[in-house]
Amino acid sequence: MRTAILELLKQNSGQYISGEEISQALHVSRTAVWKHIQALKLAGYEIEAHTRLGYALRQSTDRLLPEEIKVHLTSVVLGQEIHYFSEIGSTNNEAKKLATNGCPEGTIVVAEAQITGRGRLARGWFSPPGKGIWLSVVLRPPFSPMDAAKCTLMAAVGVNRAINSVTGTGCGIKWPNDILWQGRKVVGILTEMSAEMDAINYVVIGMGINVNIDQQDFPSEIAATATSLAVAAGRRISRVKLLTAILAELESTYNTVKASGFAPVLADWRQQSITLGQQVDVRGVERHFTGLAVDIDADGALLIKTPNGIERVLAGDVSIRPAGMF
Ligand code: BT5
Repeated sequence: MRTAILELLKQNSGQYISGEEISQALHVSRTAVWKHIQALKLAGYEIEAHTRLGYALRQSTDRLLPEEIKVHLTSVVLGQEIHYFSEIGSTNNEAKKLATNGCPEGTIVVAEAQITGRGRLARGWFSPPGKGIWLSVVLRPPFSPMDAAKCTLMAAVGVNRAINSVTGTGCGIKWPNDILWQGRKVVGILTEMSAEMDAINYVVIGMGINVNIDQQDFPSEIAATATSLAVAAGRRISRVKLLTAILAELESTYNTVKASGFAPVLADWRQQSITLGQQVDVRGVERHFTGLAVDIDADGALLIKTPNGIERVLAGDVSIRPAGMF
């Protein structure tokens, strides 16, 4: 109901609409309308109330509130159930809890800020309030657990496509889980899974997207390697529009995989990759080597040409060597 009232106010683009008109259009009492308007105000919307004229929306909130997300949502599975937090430890932890308790596929967890946002291998993820999209999506894919690693590549393709269509910044994917703009990280993806031997219970895809962070606000440890989409685009980006675009693109890539397997998505990944064709440094758990990134294989592993032949990398950190280092 709150979403429907918000939509009516938005359609009226700043003009007054009476409580009576809203109550008739949505078949609710005027008291209920009043209560929802109070709740919207508390959530940060600036709504002017006039005894004779009714209500007018002056300013939408920039928060990622479920009401706000639902107005722009075009995906039909992802984002149908939204868990919103102004602050949380980690959206991935919350999503895993919900998934274990049987939440429907497509459930999302989104927070304005994370206190203990996580990267891979227990690394931290800087997640300041109101400036990014800290988001986790629960999927229940009918794939084999062997295919789960490719969910990261699938997510990267969807997110990168959404980012480029909303911001026009020309970002690219660095294997396996980063989206970069001019060599700096704007997105990190953390995929976590619960599975039996032959079936996946759930996959949680966690996405950290630096949207409106000013360059000087990054902590010193990552100031030289991270940036935000606002810095890249030279303007502030609507987080709600970007988030709903990401859900739509991710849903579409996921549907492609379910209908036709991973091959088409891996082909898209190759096109959006900034890793292929580059000299790279690979740091795995046990090994460290350099070589030319030539392709990914059907499992999503990165293939590196080295003097000893082709090395296959399924997990690890890959950094692209600046030109001129060889
Ligand atoms: C990642 O790990 O890139 C995955 C990050 C996933 C974060 C999301 S946010 C929503 C969801 N909930 C969570 O708790 N996590 C997910 P990795 O490749 O290991 O990179 C981590 C490294 O990136 C850190 O060690 C820093 O060097 C750097 N880093 C940390 N915060 C950053 C930021 N906001 N932007 C760019 N780089 C960052």
